[in-house]
Amino acid sequence: MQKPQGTFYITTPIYYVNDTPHIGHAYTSILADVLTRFHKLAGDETFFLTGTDEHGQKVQQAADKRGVTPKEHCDAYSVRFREAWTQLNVGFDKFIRTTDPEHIRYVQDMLTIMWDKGLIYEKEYEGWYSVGEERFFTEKELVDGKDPVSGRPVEKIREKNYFFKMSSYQDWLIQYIEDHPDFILPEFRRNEVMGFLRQPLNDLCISRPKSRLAWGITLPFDADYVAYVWVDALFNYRSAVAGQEFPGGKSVWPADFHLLGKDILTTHAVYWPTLLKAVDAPMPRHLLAHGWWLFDNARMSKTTGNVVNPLAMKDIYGVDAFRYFLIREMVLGQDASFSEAALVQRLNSDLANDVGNGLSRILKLAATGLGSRLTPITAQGPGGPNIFAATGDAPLIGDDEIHLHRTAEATVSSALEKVRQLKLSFAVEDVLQLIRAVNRYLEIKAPWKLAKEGEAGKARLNAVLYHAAEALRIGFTLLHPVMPAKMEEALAALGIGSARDSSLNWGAWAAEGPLSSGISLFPRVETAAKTGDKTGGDGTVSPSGQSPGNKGVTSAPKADPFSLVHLKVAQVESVADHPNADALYVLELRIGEETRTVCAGLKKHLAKDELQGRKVVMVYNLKPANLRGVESRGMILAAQDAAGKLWPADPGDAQSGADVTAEGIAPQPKMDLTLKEFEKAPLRVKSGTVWYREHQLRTSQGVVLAKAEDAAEVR
Ligand code: ME8
Repeated sequence: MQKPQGTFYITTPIYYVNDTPHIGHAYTSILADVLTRFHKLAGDETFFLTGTDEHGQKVQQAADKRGVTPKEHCDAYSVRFREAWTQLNVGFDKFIRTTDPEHIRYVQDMLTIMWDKGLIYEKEYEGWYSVGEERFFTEKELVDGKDPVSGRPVEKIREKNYFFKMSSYQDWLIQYIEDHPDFILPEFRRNEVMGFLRQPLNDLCISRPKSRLAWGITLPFDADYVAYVWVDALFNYRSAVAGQEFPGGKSVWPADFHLLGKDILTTHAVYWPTLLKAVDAPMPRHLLAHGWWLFDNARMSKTTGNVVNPLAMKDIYGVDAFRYFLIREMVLGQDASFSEAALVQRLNSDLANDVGNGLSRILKLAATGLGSRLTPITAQGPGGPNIFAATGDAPLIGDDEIHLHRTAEATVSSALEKVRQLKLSFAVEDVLQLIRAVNRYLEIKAPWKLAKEGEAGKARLNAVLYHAAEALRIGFTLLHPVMPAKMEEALAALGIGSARDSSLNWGAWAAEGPLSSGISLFPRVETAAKTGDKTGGDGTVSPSGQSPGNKGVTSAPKADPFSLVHLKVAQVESVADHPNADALYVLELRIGEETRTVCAGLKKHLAKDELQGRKVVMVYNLKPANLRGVESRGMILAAQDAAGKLWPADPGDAQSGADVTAEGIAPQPKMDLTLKEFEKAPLRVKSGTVWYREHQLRTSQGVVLAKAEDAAEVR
């Protein structure tokens, strides 16, 4: 959303063909794809470049190891990346290979320009060379005589090489970064680069003698040398689009975004701008450095052997659930942990419960009550809201409908704004909130009753389902960039031919086709296999041995019953009467950035305004339960005082979303905890605070209070 109705050119790093694609690579490519699709949604012309980095020592070594020529190796491995992206629905416009003849010629042209301008000189150089990092280090940079990056041994080498006068651009670069505060994102990465630039900048060695490394692009001014692989690689972003224009005539270069992992920030933030300056090219607009996917707290990489194969994840959980998880789980800029259990949790709660259920409820009700046909309801339209005016009945569009309509519109602007700020995980959460609001709306309206109330009931049923469907349609359209295949299916079920025809405006739905009579968009997955146990000999993770649905994955020693319980602090956002149960309230709880609907039997004990805004403690991982037609996701902890009045346990100053733990018990929360399992860890009051046996419950801010006498049960 950088330049609405404009153009958008985005790149990923080109990946080394010494590795097979793992989820780190998949993440950058999927992120680029999602951003591209959001820009398409906003009407921009887009161009998305990815590819493979095929020269240099690492690739030569990988080929040697397999006993094939470097080119044969590259041909075999490049295709793995290309095919992985196709399978993960990553819609790139061009896949560049640095062995493409056009790229080789382009790099030689750029080096000729620099040579002719006197920006490259030759020098006899002696230094410590690291094969792993493919670069020289100065004596001072070594740590314990070893390569400071990889810790591997270095060799002393003396040779003639070519150098680019990078140092002469130091002041210019500092000024440029200061003048363009959003050139390097996020901000703390810019500060890192500025810190680096406070040291004197060296000239850059841009050559390797063929006697040592022959696999590269021959220097146009000395046939005994090849170009340093990073100089070759960085120019891909321009060679791929040389002379190319968007429809309308605007040049594709400069790039709007170069996406990269934080491991390659210096090459992109220092080498690349100075090389561009040297050839008088315009600068890219933004470099966006994201964090690492960690597995068992270590960076996922071939060297550490802890890689997760994205295609195996796709095969087990489906491409869209996998894409959703990556985008939802990583806050841009920060590291994130990958685990299959977390993926399953997201799939079951966000996708199966919220997204999938919302849709299938509407379809089922429309099928039974309305023959799968919905008539759009507009304020003015025929059969509009006032057909009940004469009878004095409530109009078809009341406060709830207006509220849903407004929520949908607010979600469109907030989610798109967050995409613009690159806060994709938060944008996605906004849309999920809208979908949860639709589910709540359906619960409150209880449309299953309307189907039984004759013609007038039918008109009302139509109005309710139309509002719910229209809000969902907007939600699905917003989620389409993240889950293109599933959202296409979901929109088709609502009678919409293609996401391209679905605008973000309320009321845009013409409801032409009939609705589908039922669809299971995201079936629940019962268990997650333990990824770490599935690492094959080649360092990749094979598809889980367990097919989803198998029970009993772990064989860990018997855990304390409380360790399975996940308690969290939540804040009550709203309180409503349960439509079908006199003793229950339907509460909307905010837990950090998430909201959930929970039913609580507090109606006899507390007035709505006593609960509104209150902080409570909830059982966060309780299996969702349908309580008389309302799905309740969690349970509030409360204890009875001497007068028989129930009071929710009070977490004091803790923030909503904070964990509540029992002192001395390491949490190992179990997904979908049953009530029986929860009851195996009885909680009781002691001196006005809550305890599990001899373990006191606490948050990082303090203890949990309870208004009840000693030994009172808390549940
Ligand atoms: O560096 N978490 O290629 P590369 C998140 N050829 N992202 C990860 C990751 C992880 N654990 N591991 C890798 C190169 N990545 C050069 C780039 S560009 C002109 C040349 C992603 O195959 C991330 O985007 O080592 C990182 O920058 C990229 O893969 C590195 O891929």
